Amino acid sequence: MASGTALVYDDEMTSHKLLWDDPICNIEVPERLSSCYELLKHYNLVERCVPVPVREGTEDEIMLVHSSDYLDVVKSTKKMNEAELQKASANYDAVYFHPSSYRCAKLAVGATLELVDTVMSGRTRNGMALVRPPGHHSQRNAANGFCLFNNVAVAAKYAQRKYGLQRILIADWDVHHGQGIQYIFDEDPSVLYFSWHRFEHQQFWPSLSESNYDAVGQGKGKGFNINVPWNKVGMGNSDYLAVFLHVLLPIAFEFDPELVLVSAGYDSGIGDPEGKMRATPECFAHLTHFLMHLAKGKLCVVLEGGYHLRSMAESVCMTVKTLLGDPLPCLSGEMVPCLSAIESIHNVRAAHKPYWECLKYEDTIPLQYLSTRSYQMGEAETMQTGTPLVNPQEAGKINSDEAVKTERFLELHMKEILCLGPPVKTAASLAESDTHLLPPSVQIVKETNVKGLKAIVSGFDAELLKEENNLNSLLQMLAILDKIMKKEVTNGLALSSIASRSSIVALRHCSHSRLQKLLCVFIGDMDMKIDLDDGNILLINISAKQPMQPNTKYYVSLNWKEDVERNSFFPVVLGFILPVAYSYQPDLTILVIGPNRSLGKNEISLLACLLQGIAESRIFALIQDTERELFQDVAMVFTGDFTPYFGSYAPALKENMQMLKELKDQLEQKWKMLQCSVKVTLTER
Ligand code: X5A
Ligand code: ZN
Repeated sequence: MASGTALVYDDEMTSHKLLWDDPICNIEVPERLSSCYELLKHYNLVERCVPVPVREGTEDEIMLVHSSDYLDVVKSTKKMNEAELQKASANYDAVYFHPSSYRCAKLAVGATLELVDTVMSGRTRNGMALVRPPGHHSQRNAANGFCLFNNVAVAAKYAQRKYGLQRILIADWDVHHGQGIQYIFDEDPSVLYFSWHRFEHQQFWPSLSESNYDAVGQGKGKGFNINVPWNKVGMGNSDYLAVFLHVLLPIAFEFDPELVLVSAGYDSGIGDPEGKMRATPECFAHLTHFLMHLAKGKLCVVLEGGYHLRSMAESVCMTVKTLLGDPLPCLSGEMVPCLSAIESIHNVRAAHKPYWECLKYEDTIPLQYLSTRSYQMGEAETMQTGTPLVNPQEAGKINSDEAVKTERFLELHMKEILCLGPPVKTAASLAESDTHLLPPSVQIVKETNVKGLKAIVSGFDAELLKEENNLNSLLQMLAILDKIMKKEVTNGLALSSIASRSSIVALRHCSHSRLQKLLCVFIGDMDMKIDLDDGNILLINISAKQPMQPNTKYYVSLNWKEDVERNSFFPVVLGFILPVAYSYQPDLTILVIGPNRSLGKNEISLLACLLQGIAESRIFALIQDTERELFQDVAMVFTGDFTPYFGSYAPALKENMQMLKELKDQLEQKWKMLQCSVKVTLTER
């Protein structure tokens, strides 16, 4: 299995710059690239990556996407004087040329292709290319929005040709719509293009009707273009998370790509003057983490926009740290998506319902009425405020005050969230004879001196504890939990012959510690009741048996019938478990695999992978000792040595989907990240 993270960078790409005054283009500066690289060095991330030299993309490679006429136009700019450059630039919307632009644009393409080669050949698992000029707005015959050649689109065509790929996902988290990529692959079902973008009912640049949610692709490509329009500024972590969980990821897992390319613009981050959104740097760690679980981890992240230097650099560092496998900081802020975001999500899901199995059971219709109404309201608002009554200099000052504020915020914020991962990632306990099941990097825990054990197990299963094996494995489990809580290790796992009973001891032990909130995901039949009223523990039980207790906010039972297809659980992980987990924001996750699991191995691996996104990646798995293979899989997942292939999504049993729907309805007011549709009541109409 491939390991390591590639970093493709060359400071020659800083030579492309604006030579004259242009209030639109003056934000696309060389420092964008150098400041990212400097901060990567500062965090010692450069030395942890595999350096990959850049090269020029060849003319043939560029012509995989662009016409030779257009190529000639860009080529011709290298010999131009300033007046000619300015004239050539004026032929396009929001573009500037410099004598070195052609060279840099070719390097940007080549850097992206080198990244694809490193990942596709297995020299590294994933990687990032820091490039300028960006690419996603450029089109077959046109430069646009600071973009000369469409780096990511060329990379997709190149990967198809060279490696015979059938399915590529392009996830575009830049705050602008990559209309260039959309046009290039509009009729192509082999490339799934996803973009969210500031839209404001088509008032925001590039103001195209085809940026809206109803542009789903054309001809054979219908369903393979996903647009999420943001109709308000100020979207933040929970809005981005909601779109990933409820739109991109379910469709992406169903699509089952062989390679994921990211058009990674950081103008969707906090402080950016273009985007005016609020996502903080760690949000990009989470977005990256999600995408790392598709395509067996083959993920190529390619820089697009990003105009607040500090915000972009911090977010790039978060992205690279995550690619390297470091624990994730908690996503900060209240996990509640805003109404406008939910409305957009609702509309995209409705528009894509005909094309994707995972959306089949939605009874969504696009919110024509609501959208139209808020569109008119939006229009009225802009009319009233009209053109801002400040002169450009004042406006500049306001912007820079804003930028300085963000700078100060980030200074503090990064100190708060940056957690150095412990030197050892994973600890485990199991019998001596079984240690060969584990990768060598796992720390085997044998200690059995645990403080306060008497209190935890007092009056509890005294019979079971008389057996020495049980007592020892219990003690070792508690020792691992202590290590996780003391941050000596990030995660851990243990086999137990009495997983269900042991899990109660684990929960008690942790809730007696200084940890505030515990999430327990229990797969299989639970043979005990627990009292969960105080909110310190949230228990989600997935079992084929009817629940013993009614559902409450903190006890959720998912009555999931075993499904012969065994790959139908993806929408539950993405659309239910993770939204609840992210809403709860636990300090530690305990995953129990008890007797009679009604989930398949793939489904449990997926859960183990994605639950690492919460609780600063602190997770403990307790596994019934009859499940050795699963134990091995989870160990590989936890050490990060291995990104499993989860198989492709199979439709779920109707009764399971029905149960899920009822559960979501029942809980979406309590766990707000569950919301993905707007209930249109009669009065609202
Ligand atoms: C790559 C990128 C933005 C162009 C904005 C023009 N382009 N107003 O972020
Ligand atoms: Zn952008």
